[in-house]
Amino acid sequence: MIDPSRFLSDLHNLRRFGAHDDGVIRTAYSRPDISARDWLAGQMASAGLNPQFDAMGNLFGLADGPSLLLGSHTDSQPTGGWLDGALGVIAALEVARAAQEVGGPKISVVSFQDEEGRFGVTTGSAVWSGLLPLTEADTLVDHEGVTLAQARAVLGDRVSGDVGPDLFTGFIELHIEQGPTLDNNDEQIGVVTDIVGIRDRVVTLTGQQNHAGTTPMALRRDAFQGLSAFNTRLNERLRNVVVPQSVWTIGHVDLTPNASSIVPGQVRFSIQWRDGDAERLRRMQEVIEATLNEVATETGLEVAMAPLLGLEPVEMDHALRARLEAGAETIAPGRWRRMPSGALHDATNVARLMPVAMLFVPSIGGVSHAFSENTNEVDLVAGLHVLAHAAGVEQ
Ligand code: HGY
Ligand code: MN
Ligand code: MN
Repeated sequence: MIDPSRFLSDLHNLRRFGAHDDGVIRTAYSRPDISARDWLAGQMASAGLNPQFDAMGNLFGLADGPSLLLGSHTDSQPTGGWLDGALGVIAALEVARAAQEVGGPKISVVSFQDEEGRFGVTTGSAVWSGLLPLTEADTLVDHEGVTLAQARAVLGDRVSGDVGPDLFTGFIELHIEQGPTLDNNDEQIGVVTDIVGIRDRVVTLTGQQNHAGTTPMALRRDAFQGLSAFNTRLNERLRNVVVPQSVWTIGHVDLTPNASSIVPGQVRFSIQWRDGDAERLRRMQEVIEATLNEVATETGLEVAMAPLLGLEPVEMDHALRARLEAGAETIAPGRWRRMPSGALHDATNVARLMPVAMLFVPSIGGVSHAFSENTNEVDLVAGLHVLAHAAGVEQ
């Protein structure tokens, strides 16, 4: 049967891989990531599952025969929290293990690779679900210039081949909310109604590197000034098309040459935007591209845009969602809600292939993608029990 202390012990064991402050540094294909996957493969085998790595490094623990798939990801952001993804994988392991012990329903487990997008956007499940061809994924480059092909070579002879989606009857992902809603309302469980869509790209603005003392302001082609003017004008312009749930982020900026006495000649930055509505994502893209070109012309900069990456908004399967709602009402009566996901998840890609649903537990202070990310143990265990109910492993 479900053993909360075994579950919590595994969760803390996984935390050890790439541990840093209270969080983890366990980016896709890094040594801590691969060591964590090797440890997880061992746990899967001990739980009576058949561990299989595919070419991307997605790790499956397969029950024999058709099964419900549970899981998430174990790679982290460059400075990540200990529960983002990890919670869903370890809860899945515990439910699958309990099911094996009692001869219950067939449950398989997955830890997708690079959900956190070192190379793009949820690349492991994007390749697995057929959205992104492996040959194309291999050409993706991280912020240090490493290609995905070079990075995944570390898998070596672990790769046992493809794991076909037809083995699975559906997918349920338990995840931390990564936002403030449940915590602010003292609720324990969120049953996800839909997951937002995203667009993500890298932009390069090129001007002229020059002397910071002798170059008159009016003659400069300053890449930082271009980015600064773009950001200010974009915030004003987007207000005409967005709603309160819309978000946009410039999260990664490389300024060249990044020296105090040199007018920066180039800036390479990431911009991503998210919304629950595909048409509004398109309108946001129009505003972003028009503003970028307008500012570049005014400031004498050249614009280069990398290919646009993205995922569409997706609604959760109603039948699987109903099973989560029944579990939530049993485990946390009056302390659960239906809610959208502002974060992206592998479930979006898996929804292309089979029925999919998600549930959340609270993030303390709504904090995530930070070392301080945390959730109260009682809520972690509540999420585990709701998942077990929905999987038919607990009544
Ligand atoms: O960015 C996201 O929403 C996910 O946590 N990678
Ligand atoms: Mn995640
Ligand atoms: Mn994340």
